[in-house]
Amino acid sequence: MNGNAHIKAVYAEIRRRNQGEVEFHQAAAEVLDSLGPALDRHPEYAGTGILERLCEPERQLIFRVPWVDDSGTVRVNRGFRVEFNSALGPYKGGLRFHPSVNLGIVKFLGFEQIFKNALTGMGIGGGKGGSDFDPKGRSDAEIMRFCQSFMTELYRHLGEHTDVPAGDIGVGAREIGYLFGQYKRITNRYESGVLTGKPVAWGGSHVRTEATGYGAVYFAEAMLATRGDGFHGRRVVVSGSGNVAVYAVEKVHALGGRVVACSDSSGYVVDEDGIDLGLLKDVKEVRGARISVYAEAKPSARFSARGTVYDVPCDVALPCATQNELGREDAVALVKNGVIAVAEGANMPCTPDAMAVFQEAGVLFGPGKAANAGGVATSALEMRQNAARDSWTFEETEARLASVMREVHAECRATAEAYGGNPEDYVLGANAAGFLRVARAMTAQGVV
Ligand code: NDP
Ligand code: 2IT
Repeated sequence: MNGNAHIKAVYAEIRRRNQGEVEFHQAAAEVLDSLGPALDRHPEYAGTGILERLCEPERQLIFRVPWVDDSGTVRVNRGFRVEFNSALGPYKGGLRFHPSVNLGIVKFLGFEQIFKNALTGMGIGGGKGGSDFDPKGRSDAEIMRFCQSFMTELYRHLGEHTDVPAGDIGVGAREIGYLFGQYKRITNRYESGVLTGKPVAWGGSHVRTEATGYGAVYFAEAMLATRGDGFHGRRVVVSGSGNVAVYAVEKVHALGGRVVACSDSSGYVVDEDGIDLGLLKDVKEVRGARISVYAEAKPSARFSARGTVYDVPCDVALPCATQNELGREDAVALVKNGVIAVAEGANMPCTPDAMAVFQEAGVLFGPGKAANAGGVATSALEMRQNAARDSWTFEETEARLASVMREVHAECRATAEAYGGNPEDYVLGANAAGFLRVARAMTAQGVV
């Protein structure tokens, strides 16, 4: 842990008070590590307990989620919502349904979300939630009953001015539909802005589905442009094959790049002809199959269950699956193979060791808080449309997303330069810029 004695003491207290929550410790360390220069430059934040208050969630909810499976067996999962910080607006952040979900993971995600949301400049606070429910292999009716039970507890904590969830791993438009239906039934209110990621047909925003993947590619494009480069003719590797990954592939291809590999939790596929997006969507979104099915259907592709997708040589890597999926060895392999840019579509996919390898090698590195902010930014655009009872076209919404990503990129660079001297230190830039916006609001609002 770098930084002054105050920062070190705050980090020690995080570890003492949140024992065993290793992902939360990791996310907090990364942010705190960046804040020395900002705190030195702004003595007005000393003595207001800013760091101590930022690192303690405003509210943490843990609840039982009982439901009945198709065979009549009662199942019990655990639900979470961590309402981390509301200085800039209502709590905002996704829900994750995955068997690995625990309080530490929800807290790391909620903590990241505070700074990410601040960077978008769109008046949203930070929160995150989810459950250790595993949707894999569950019928549609089981998913619906689970979502209804989850919302039967969570509804009392939500509201368009209070807390606005959306999707994340394992939660897409179908789940948002079931969650919204139950919220509406319990509250007797058609409160469109209480959830984002709704289908376009009943209150959703164009581009929300594509936004995180598109946004990560826009961010990488902006980084490349600073070196007079771009995606055209570049080999790209994307990890994952879910919502973020699929639309990252789509945008890379639209910009003239070629995605040669992608993955899921069972392994990865390499397709030197370039990933066929129609086939990928059919395999993952329609059939819900394993990624090996892609290789079975395409002669130019091969599947590997061993090694990682980062063994495939590329110019640009876009990790879009999950936390800590890209470790030191992966980073070393990428650098050896000549990678020039890495942008995190997922939340915290690179370990601290891997980030250090990229930074030492001079690789352009876009941290998730900045690079994947397009998803939540478009959620905020959905909230605006809901509040105005309006609906914008795909083109208009995408233009706004592109402009937010350009602004986030510029803000990270400018802050990195002002506080550390190196405009390419996007990690410092994202953390310090997000922090300063939240700290200003928290100070103005007093000790609450
Ligand atoms: P999806 O559920 O749509 O897809 C997740 C993908 O990641 C799947 O291919 C999945 O493979 C893979 N994956 C998940 N867990 C693991 C694991 N433990 N090991 C290996 N692979 C894994 O989720 P999203 O695409 O929405 O989310 C991906 C990442 O992006 C997450 O980190 C999320 O927090 C982040 N994010 C998402 C946003 C959004 O708007 N959806 C916004 C900003 C960030 P498999 O199917 O085999 O499990
Ligand atoms: O990690 C994220 O930013 C998300 N899962 C999206 C959150 C949102 O509210 O759209």
